[in-house]
Amino acid sequence: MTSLLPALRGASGRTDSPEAVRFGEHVLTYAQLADASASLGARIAGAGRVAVWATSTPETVVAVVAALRAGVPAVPLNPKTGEKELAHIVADSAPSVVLAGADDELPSALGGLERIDVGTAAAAPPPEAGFPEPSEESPALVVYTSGTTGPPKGAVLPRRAIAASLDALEDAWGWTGEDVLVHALPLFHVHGLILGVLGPLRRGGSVRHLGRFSAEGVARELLSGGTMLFGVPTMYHRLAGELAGPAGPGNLAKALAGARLLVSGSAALPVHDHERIAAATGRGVIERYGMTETLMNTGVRADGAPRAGTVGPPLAGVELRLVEEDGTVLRETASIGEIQVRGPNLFTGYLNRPDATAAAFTEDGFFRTGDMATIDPDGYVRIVGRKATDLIKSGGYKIGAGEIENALLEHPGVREAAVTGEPDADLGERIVAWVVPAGPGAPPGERELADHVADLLAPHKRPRVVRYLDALPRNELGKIMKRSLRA
Ligand code: MCA
Ligand code: AMP
Repeated sequence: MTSLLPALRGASGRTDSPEAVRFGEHVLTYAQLADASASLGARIAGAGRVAVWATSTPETVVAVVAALRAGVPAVPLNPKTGEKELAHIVADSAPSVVLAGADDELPSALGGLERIDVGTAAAAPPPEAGFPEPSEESPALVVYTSGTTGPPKGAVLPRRAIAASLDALEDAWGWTGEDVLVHALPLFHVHGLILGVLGPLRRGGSVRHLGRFSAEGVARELLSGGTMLFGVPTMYHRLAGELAGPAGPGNLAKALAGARLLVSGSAALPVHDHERIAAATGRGVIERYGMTETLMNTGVRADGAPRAGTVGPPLAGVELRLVEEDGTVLRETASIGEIQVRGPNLFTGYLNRPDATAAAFTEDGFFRTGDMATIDPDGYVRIVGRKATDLIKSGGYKIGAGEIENALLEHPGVREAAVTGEPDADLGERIVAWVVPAGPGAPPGERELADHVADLLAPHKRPRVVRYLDALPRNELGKIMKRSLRA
């Protein structure tokens, strides 16, 4: 197979090497990244799987690139993951080593693992012969993603899927080594890590990570050479608010207007935010649609017209169809159906979950996305909803209601719990917990329950609102009627 990251080949030792990644003041050139990742790669070669403590730092980039070069599957970990979720991920993915920055404090759930501190300078000489390129189907990353029930599942992403998806985006967006990508996405999910870091590295271009999202950071980087911005709708919503705020459009409008591409993904960008940004900058935000399991499926092309409410046509190599409840493929795509996709961009399966993997695919190899859509006459896909009401998208993170309910039930003050998502202008959806307190005493407060969930799972999974009830509404079979909770 051709190299996944060709720009690293031959970069080692060069003094005229271009910038690869920048986190604030910390810059790594291709030569530095090649050397640091080669020396770490030599240390981890042959390991079964490595966990990466995926802070938003150059160390995370070095760790992931080292694993990719050594052909060792990497499991990126959210450094804010709570104890229960982390214990699950470690037990499920069974890494032999954890890669972390020298200053990172690791939680006890990782205590049993060998730790290697990641440096951004080469510590040991890289292997003379370089690294042999692993096969296309070999696993590159295992990314954990929530389902409706139970703990998150590890999506096994082969090298072939990463290469195919990034090359389809190259085709759609004219993405080149000249591009300088700006973003502030976390590096433990597909959006920030695969699109946001491996994307620029595969093209031989560069990425500037803001560390933490801010409108000033976006404006600064786009006005000083950034050509593309990737973000989740919450970020664009905040930019739209800033443009309409008391300070007025100013520099931010100039920065956004001057970028080659503004791309939103991970959830739907509301029409109102599209319009506010277009009104202040005179240009549109384009959307692309993907999933952890499928990487990218559709995207508005750079030479196409952004259209609010649509995610563009299927990307090169992706077969996309709409299917009725009974499995019939829709011929009339103005009707709503479930999106199913097939192509080289798909994952190979869920780690240790052959049952879930089998259920996710149709007999003819299409992946059931669970997203409901129509297709406009010109081929633009319009996502109108989701099959599972128990999946919540908040701030671009996918969160299963079931995992939060289970966490809430572990609190001694909670007898019964149900979790729903409610529309939220900033987050898209906010997590709402409906709680029946245990016993007659004072019920646990909203803050206490939010902290409890944040400690067990992750801060982004915490309920933003808690509503107390005497009993949950149930049907004759005892099943909680979530629809009446929403009402
Ligand atoms: C708050 N915090 C807490 C608690 N409450 N920590 C512990 N216990 C608590 N009770 C902390 C948080 O960790 C965070 O820290 C800070 O307080 C603010 O938290 P929060 O309110 O959750 O953050 P926010 O300001 O609302 O964040 C908005 C955001 C974020 C920046 C847009 O949601 C985000 O980064 N979203 C990106 C999600 C993403 O990448 N999804 C891609 C999935 P601190 O500030 O230090 O962190 S991949 C995908 O979907 C597919 C493939 C696709 O199509 O892309
Ligand atoms: P995740 O499981 O976190 O990878 O999230 C994947 C889900 O995010 C998809 O199944 C969609 O529901 C949603 N999604 C991603 N991009 C978009 C988009 N541009 N518009 C609407 N929904 C999106």
